[in-house]
Amino acid sequence: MKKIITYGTFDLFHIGHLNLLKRSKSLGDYLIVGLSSDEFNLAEKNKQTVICYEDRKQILEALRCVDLVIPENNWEQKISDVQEFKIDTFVMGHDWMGKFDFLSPYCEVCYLPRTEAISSSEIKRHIHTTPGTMYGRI
Ligand code: C2G
Repeated sequence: MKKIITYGTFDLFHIGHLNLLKRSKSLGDYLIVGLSSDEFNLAEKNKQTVICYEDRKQILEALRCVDLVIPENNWEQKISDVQEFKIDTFVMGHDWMGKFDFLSPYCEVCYLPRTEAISSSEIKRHIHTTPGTMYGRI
């Protein structure tokens, strides 16, 4: 069984998140998601999550392509996660290109193309600046 892991906040879940998770799962048989805690987001990414950890976790656990959700509480846990869960491939969107190459002695490291023109921050900005209108990616 080929095991895949990826990490993220997945706040205001959108098609870019879903595409990444589906592409990640297509690389193997079992997908683990390291879901950033609310505290980790605020302290380390300077991002206040809109949707709390528990709700973000349930959304991910409901997806057919996700097999297990674990908390991401710090930047340092990835090597031990890869070893503990016997991960074959670590996946992130290419906005993180190169940032996690230190994992290559422990597993394959794969950066996938992001989905263009959508992000949680863009969605927040859109709601603030043009309330009552649809968020158009095109
Ligand atoms: N993503 C994507 N396309 C988008 C938006 C996001 O492919 N339009 C991908 C990102 O590249 C990432 C994943 O979806 O691989 C989750 O994105 P975020 O929730 O924004 O996660 P991030 O804040 O990048 O945190 O330790 C790693 C961090 O936890 C990643």
